[in-house]
Amino acid sequence: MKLLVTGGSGFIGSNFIHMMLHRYPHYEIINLDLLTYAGNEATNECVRNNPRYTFVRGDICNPTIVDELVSKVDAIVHFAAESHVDNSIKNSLSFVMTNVMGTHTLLEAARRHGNKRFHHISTDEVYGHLHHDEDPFHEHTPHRPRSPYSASKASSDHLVMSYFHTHGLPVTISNCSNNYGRFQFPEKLIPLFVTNLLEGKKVPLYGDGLNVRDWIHVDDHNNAVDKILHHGQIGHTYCVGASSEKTNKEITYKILELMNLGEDRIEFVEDRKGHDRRYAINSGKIQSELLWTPQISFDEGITQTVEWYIANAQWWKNIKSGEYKKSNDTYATGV
Ligand code: NAD
Ligand code: TDX
Repeated sequence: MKLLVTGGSGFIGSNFIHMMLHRYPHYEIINLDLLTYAGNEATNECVRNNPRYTFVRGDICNPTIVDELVSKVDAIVHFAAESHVDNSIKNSLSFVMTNVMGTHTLLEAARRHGNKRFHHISTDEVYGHLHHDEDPFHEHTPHRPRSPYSASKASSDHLVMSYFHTHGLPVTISNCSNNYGRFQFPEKLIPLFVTNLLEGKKVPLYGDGLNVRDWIHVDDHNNAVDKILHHGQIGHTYCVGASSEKTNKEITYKILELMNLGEDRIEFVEDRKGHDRRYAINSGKIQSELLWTPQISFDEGITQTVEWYIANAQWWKNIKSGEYKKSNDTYATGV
């Protein structure tokens, strides 16, 4: 099997590539990534010399590059996206371009090249948000996005399903909850807080700190993607989560405890605009249909993750200093 992975120099996509090359000794992977500010090809150092791994720096909105790469593979696993909600509040154009137009470009190429298998990585945020007493999101929850980021992801979900209904493209979608783990860009809550604390800084907790997210370790998410890619029902959506709801305050106190630091390091700051109150996922469908279950408890995963950021300081320091852009710039754009 030859896979085209998009966004494989980002957090979840890089972890997926490492896992798949290790798990399937005959698989080949082409990683198409533009290396935006969120991409860091140094993350894929461990597979750089693997003859089954190819990196191409390019834009998923570029039909020429996309067409050529799609023609060479059996399946597409589409992670590439603008992924940070705060950025989408400041300027949402790149979100519409990459998440909507880029997904469309990939779908068109998959259709033109004989209806290639297409797995789309999406998010629970497309379902909007929940009040504390509402049932978790499931596959039939209507899309009610509330941020430009989640609206662009919801649009891409609809485009993917439209290619299934209209063109018979063999698609699947996973809508996953908040991921954490190694190689997450230090703009997201957990890596930002851990690295700020390691730098002696404070951690900015938005609003009252009581917004709830349903946390899943990145390896559990990627195991679910692997199951769906190989065994998922075509034309179906799978909700993926580990039933691990925590307030942002709980996450912060847990990190402080693991790092032996006090609550004086917390700084309550102005709330995020339109801040979704709570996400929660019912993953009953993938559990019963594909026999997937999360393997990593939150306590175990967060402990390992904090240890990873302590042990791999050079990785995130290069990002925070901007140094990583120099090694990214050694990759020219093109096929
Ligand atoms: P990330 O921001 O860490 O990585 C995104 C990658 O996509 C980067 O390497 C970036 O360079 C690349 N990219 C961006 N625009 C591109 C373009 N136009 N062409 C080619 N490459 C481009 O994101 P992530 O956290 O790894 O998320 C991956 C996917 O998973 C996204 O689709 C996101 O919506 C989804 N998701 C993320 C989470 C989470 O908690 N992080 C949860 C559920 C779903
Ligand atoms: O500095 C911060 N302070 C803070 O209180 C940051 C960066 C975040 N927060 C809060 C906002 C959220 O309630 O923490 C929570 C998590 O924030 P993010 O890490 O930005 O994630 P979120 O907005 O929940 O979205 C994430 O999960 C779903 C990913 O970024 C998305 O790509 C994914 O689809």
